[in-house]
This record gives sequence, structure tokens and C-alpha cells, in this order.
Amino acid sequence: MDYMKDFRLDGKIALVTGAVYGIGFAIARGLAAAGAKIVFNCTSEESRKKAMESYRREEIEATGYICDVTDEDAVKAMVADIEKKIGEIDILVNNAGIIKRIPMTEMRAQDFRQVIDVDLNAPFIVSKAVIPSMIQKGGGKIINICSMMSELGRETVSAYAAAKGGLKMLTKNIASEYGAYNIQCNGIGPGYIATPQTAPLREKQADGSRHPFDRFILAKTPAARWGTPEDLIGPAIFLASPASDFINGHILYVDGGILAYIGRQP
Ligand code: NAP
Ligand code: GCO
Repeated sequence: MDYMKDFRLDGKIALVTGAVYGIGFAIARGLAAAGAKIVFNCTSEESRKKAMESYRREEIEATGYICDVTDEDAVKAMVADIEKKIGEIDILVNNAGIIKRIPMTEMRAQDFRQVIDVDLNAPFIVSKAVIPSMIQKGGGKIINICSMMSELGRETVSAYAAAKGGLKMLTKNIASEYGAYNIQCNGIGPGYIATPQTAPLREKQADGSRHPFDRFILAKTPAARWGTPEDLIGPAIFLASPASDFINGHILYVDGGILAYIGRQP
């Protein structure tokens, strides 16, 4: 019995939101390597061009859309265009996200709302747009990119934690509501990953020493390293493939053990 074929995605169409760089681009590369056809979206022509150059360098034939994931009409139009020109979406990765690091009492309500809009409302909007076709074709895979902040809080990330905590429960609810249609909705909860989003937390200090938060994360991670976007590729292929057909509503934490560890004694 060739069990490894269950990890292949040949003939599947995958939409990875925000897959321009960072985690989304890594996941898209992995899904392509497993056989999927890649579609992505971003917020500007500049981002789309940059991403297309990156995909060409990887010899991946990707299709890019400029679409703000918070704009439901734009998302519906993008999904309709994908279904017309490429085919119905088999795999959706809700990756696009933002963070604003502001002490809660100093955060404007509009900043809070913007983070909730991109990190929680948008996965609802995009999932709602693709689920009907998944039902018609007999099933599909939805992967929501959650976070350590789906489980933990910390200073200055109130909006992000609220959004990612909500995304964990949206994941469980999509699994509950649509599991009967052979749709599996799971989450990936990355730990601290070295991408543009976390670059401010890793900046070298004026004296050349590590950023205090950088040192903090190394002490909180059993592997004593930051994760890389590539660490998320295998988990994403697994949750996008038939190998995970009986896994639903699960958040797979890819965190190097942070959630299991009290932290290294200073
Ligand atoms: P990133 O480097 O900041 O990339 C974010 C991506 O999302 C960009 O491609 C951006 O596109 C896109 N995006 C943002 N707002 C959008 C919108 N309204 N519509 C469409 N696209 C939008 O982020 P990352 O570190 O790779 O993180 C990706 C996901 O993983 C996020 O959901 C993040 O919360 C989550 N995550 C990250 C970490 C980490 O440590 N890095 C850990 C856990 C979870 P443009 O460039 O066009 O704006
Ligand atoms: C932060 C970081 C984290 C990571 C990630 C951890 O400011 O604490 O940005 O939120 O992005 O979400 O899983």
C-alpha cells in the first residue's frame, strides 16, 4: 500500500491569501511541490509583481490577484474569477494577516477594528465565498493560520490576540458546521517565526546585542531558535492533503514547544 500518495495534491487548486512572502509564500511553495496549482492574493500591484517574480524564481506557475480580503464584494469577485478561469478551489489557506503592537489603553478603536477585520472577519469572508463550491464538488480543505496568541496573551497585542483567539473558534465552528460535507477546517498555530511581521522583535540593539524580545523567545523555546517559514510547509501539506481527512477542528501548533515549556531559567 502506498500511503505516501495520500500526501500528494496533484490536480488540486489552492488559494493562499497574502502569499507574497513570509509564511504564506512558504506554504504556497510547499503546496505547489505537492502538486497543487497556486492562486494567491495581495493588496497592491507592487506586491503582486514582487510575488510573481518570487514564484517564477521557484519555477512555480502561480496566479495572483489584487484583492483586499476584508472587502466581501472583491473577494466574491475574485473567487468567481478563479472558478471561471482556473477551477473551483479545493484548498483555502487563510494566511493574510496584520498585527498592531500598541498598549491597549493607547490603541484607537479603529486600529483594533482593523486588526479584527483582517485577521478574523476576512477568514470568515473568504471561507464563506469558497465553501458553496467545496460542497458542490464533494469536499475541501480550509486551513486558518492562527497563532500563539490563539492561546496566550501578552502586552500590546490585544487586538491580535482577540482576533487569533476568535479564529481558533471560527476554525472549530466551520469544522462543526461543514464537516458533514467532507470539508475539513483546521488551524496551524505558528510559534515565533522569522518573517517581516516579527522583524521589529529581532532587531539588533545599538551595541550589536540581541533584541530583549529575541532573547526572551529563545529562552521560551525548547529548540532555542526562532521558527522559519519553511517549518510550516510539512504541516500545511499534511492538513491540505487526504492524509488528514479525519482531522477536523484541530489547531496544529508549530511552535518548537513554546506552549509546553515554562521557559529556560535565566
Ligand atoms: P507578513 O510577512 O506580514 O505577510 C502578511 C501578508 O498578508 C502579506 O503578503 C500581505 O500582503 C498580506 N495582507 C495583509 N493584509 C491584507 C489584506 N487586507 N488583504 C490581502 N492581503 C493582505 O506576515 P507573516 O509573518 O508571513 O504572517 C502570515 C500569517 O501568519 C498572518 O496571519 C500572521 O498573523 C500569522 N502568524 C505569523 C507568525 C510569525 O511569527 N510571523 C506567527 C503566528 C502566526 P501585502 O504585502 O500586499 O500587504
Ligand atoms: C508578537 C508576535 C506574535 C507572532 C505570532 C506568535 O508581537 O507577539 O508578532 O504575535 O506574530 O503570532 O504566534
